[in-house]
Amino acid sequence: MSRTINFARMGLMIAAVLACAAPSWAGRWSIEDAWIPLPPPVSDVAAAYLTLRNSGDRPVTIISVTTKFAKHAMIHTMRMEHGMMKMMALPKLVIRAHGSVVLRRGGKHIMLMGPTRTLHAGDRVRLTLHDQSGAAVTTQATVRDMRK
Ligand SMILES: [Cu+2]
Repeated sequence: MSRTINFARMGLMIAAVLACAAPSWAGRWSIEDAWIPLPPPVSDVAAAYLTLRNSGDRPVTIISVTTKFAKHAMIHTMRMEHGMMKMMALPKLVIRAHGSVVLRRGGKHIMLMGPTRTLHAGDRVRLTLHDQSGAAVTTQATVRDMRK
């Protein structure tokens, strides 16, 4: 492998580390690693996943999600019902003191209904999460094509 390629690779790695190392903050809690799997072109919904981290001494209760990308955004969870996985809305999501909550595939997620534009791999979607005290954190979710 040539030295030029090594340097190029190193640059990419540093860029990736910097991108990951910049969480969005609202004092006590933050959002990390927000992403959206690229939905099929005809889909009228998309899911977003992320990690919520609470660095404070008290629990934080997330009560809503807002975004210009979709007509409606809400927090969903998955539950087994009569042998079938079903989605249901979560009116609130509590992050324990010094704890974290991971929204991931097959579990809790942010449901984005009625997208206002077509997504492409690499796009960034602004999502704002609001807690019960009125504080909000905005993050940029990166669209990833999972078929590749
Ligand atoms: Cu859902």
